Amino acid sequence: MSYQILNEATVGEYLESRPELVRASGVDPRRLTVTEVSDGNLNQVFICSDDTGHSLCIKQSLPYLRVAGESWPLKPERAEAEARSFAVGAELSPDSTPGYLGFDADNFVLAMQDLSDWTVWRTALMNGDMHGGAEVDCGRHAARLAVGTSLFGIDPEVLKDQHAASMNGELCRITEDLVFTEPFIVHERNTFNEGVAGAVHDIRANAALLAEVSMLKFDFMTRAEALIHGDLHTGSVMVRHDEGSDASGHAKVFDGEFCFYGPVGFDIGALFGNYLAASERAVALDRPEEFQTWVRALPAATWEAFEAEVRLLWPDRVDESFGEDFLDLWLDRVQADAIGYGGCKAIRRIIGFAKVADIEQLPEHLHITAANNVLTTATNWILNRNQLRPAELLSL
Ligand code: SR1
Ligand code: MG
Repeated sequence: MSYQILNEATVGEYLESRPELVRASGVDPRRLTVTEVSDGNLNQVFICSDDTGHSLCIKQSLPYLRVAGESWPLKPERAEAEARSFAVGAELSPDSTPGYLGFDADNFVLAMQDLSDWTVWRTALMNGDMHGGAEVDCGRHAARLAVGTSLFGIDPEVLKDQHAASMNGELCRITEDLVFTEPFIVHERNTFNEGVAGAVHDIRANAALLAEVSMLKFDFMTRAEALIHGDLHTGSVMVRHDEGSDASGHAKVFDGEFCFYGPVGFDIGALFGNYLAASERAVALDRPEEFQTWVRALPAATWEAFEAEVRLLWPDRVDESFGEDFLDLWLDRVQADAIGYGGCKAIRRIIGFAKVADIEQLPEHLHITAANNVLTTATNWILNRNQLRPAELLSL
């Protein structure tokens, strides 16, 4: 596959060949400053701004994993999945989706709103910065996608076509390997501090836990409920304070290249797992009590927003044979899934490839305690996911 791989020097010329993007964003490609801001593991990202205040963001997938280089090839077609995620987000949850400006399928380039005045949520959480309301936006966003892309929102024949057109096997395989398989075995991609080796050993020796993880993996690979984000960690969310407030805020969900038809609880679980990392960091650094209390309440707040939005949309479902009692059962199952997936996602971030800065960037003595706490809590979540409630997940 040959296509033009962009760099800071060539993005301006590229934009001149995309007049519709120039029109939509208002940028003048001849007066452009282009800055590469690639931050995630997979792709390259450029912010393009001119001297009149117009800007846009360009994201291109490379034929390999950006952080690993050509030794880890990846199909650039993953950008098609992200384009799908953008289109669905723009339709079903526009206020929580960055403005989407379009997709160039020949060069695997997505164009979107420049969110330079927003902050990656992980960074904000790491800094002890509260954005009360972001967790609600995320839960509501997940609910809108869950209802709008599933049997609840789409005719079943149309749904089957959409499901078939949304296969994303290569990126699903990454999650299957990195989240559900490698942390639980000896694998060359795993790394962890000697101070957590005992907990890692206990996890790998816990037959009941391994069986539950396999069940969650099996469901991830087979239970195609809705078009889920597939990688909804706090690095896939941008936040901004509300005007005049330094504690409340809003969120936009981005980076949907892992999207596929999967279990709805996986996205909520990804947030839960990352809230756990944020909470352990806050404890380790002895952040103010107000911040710690807010972080501990994040799982319940996200869940409540998710459930409330599903119930709000429920009366308009396309198949009324799914009744109120079914909804209660389905929500119970999604909640238990979310808690289990949250545990798996948290464990992978301590043991496996692609860690989280919340825990990684703690001084070593604090890192060891926090990482052990994450592993203990995550194990409990997986084993007891049918009994636990979101409000109990991060309670002291
Ligand atoms: C091989 S890619 C590593 C991780 O980066 C993404 O954000 C996903 O979480 C993936 O597992
Ligand atoms: Mg990502």
